[in-house]
Amino acid sequence: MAEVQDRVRCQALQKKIVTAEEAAAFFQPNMNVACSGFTSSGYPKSVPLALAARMTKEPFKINVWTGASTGPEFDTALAQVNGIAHRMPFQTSPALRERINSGDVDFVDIHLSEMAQQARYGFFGKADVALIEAAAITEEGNIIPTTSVGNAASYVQDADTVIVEINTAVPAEIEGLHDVYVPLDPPNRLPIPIIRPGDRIGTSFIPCTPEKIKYIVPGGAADTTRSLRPVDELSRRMSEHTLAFFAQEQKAGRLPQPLLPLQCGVGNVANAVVGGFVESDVSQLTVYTEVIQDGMLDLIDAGKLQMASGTAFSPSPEGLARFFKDIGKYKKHLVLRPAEIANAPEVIRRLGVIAMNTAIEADIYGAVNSTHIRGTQMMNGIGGSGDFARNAYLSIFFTPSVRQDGKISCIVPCCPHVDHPAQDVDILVTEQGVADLRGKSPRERAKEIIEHCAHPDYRPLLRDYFERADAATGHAHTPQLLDEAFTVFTRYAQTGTMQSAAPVAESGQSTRD
Ligand code: 0RQ
Repeated sequence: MAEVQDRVRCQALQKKIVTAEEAAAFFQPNMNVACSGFTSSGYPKSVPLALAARMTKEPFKINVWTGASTGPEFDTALAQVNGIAHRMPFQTSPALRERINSGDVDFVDIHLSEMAQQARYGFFGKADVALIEAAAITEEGNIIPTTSVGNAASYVQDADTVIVEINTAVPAEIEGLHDVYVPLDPPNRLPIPIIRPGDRIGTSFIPCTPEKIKYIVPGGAADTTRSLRPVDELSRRMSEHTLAFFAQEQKAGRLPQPLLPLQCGVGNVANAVVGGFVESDVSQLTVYTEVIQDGMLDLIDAGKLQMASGTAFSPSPEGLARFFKDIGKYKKHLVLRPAEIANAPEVIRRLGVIAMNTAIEADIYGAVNSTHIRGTQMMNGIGGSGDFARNAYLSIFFTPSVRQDGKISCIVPCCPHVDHPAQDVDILVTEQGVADLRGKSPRERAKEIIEHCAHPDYRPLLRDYFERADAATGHAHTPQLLDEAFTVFTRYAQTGTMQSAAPVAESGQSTRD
């Protein structure tokens, strides 16, 4: 308790320190609860756990807005008691995913750069309360964030009531890592004055007045982050292909040396690909990205990374412990910003960011599905991948050519759900090789992807599909065999009723069986 009191430097706020249960009693059904938290980092823990306990005795639901995903003490705890009605804009909790895919939770998948501004515009109604994890509160009542910034600054600005959880497991030295800048809204918005990835343009705290803060709750648990898989052979090969591609582009004068700022998406594959850079001869790297994973700490340690800008950490538990242990060293190379600045399309385009994201599957024309398994089941959400892919200097997508021991081809004839149209995908990389899609028509892209990225076991099937589609459509611009998919609509047009329609054939996932 003494440590919490030390971290609340505004004397007038000392009397607002309460238990998590007292703070949880404040929440009412259908409230819009706007929270800190981004990729299992910097999310409130004690209050959501106390709220979930209250909901087991007194069932009700709230609407939850965050920066991105949170840890098990939040999304999973509330999903287990069916306490979430509406959830935005990203999640990775298996329990919440189940609720989303069984219709218990209405999940809204939004480009992460847009969430804060759309909340400020009032598109989702007003935030009833902002629930924010903090490392400290300053003498003036301003909030020092912890391991993420996400949308916390906008939520504090917009909500009339703020509840702060002080997390004493986060070293107090984290202060100074953040750069908080909330843009004005149109028509008064100004250009974001970031010229280089490390530029600081805002404050080291989230501006707040003591009057807004209703409760302060002690918290002492570190983020529960997800373990990363050890780097496997497939990821190592994708990393090698990417490095060889960069070297080729530099030789051709299409990429400078040192490289343009990198963005790297979430997950095992993305982390492994960055890990491969450590052994390479690339140097003087800069990063303008959304999340900072273990691979980037490795690059700092190897002396290869000068500056990384993001909105959150997304490390493994070991990576988080490593960051906390040497926070002074890593702080010199890192800056955490609000998500709408880390992912700002205008800045990404101007800096010439090289975007690297992971696909669930890609089709032979280069469209990418990042979110929906079998076209219907939500995995995590589009996250920031669209913010970067659309605006990047070069947009690269990775996927293994096959998953589940080869039973599923990740190169498919037609994605059953598209997050990134072919126009937003320049380069596709699998462990098989690189498909360079720049300046190619759909029919040229199909040949490039099948021959360079598809698994050899699936190439004959995909070639056969392309040739049949090409012939059947009379060499159409984008040859597809859509007959099956359109059956249901044709019948509807003929009969005026859906009742006699046959089910739509399942598309998208090729299997060997
Ligand atoms: O399932 O977890 O049950 O084993 O998807 O797949 O291989 O662990 O790959 O961790 O890199 O995640 C696209 C989901 C990849 C991620 C995605 C199943 C697979 C496994 C995870 P299990 P891996 P990764 C900016 C960038 C969108 C957001 C984004 C993602 C699980 O990268 O969420 O890009 N991207 N943000 O078995 C059936 C397929 C499958 C499949 C994968 N074709 N069929 N299952 N899986 N492909 C950062 C932020 O936005 C925060």
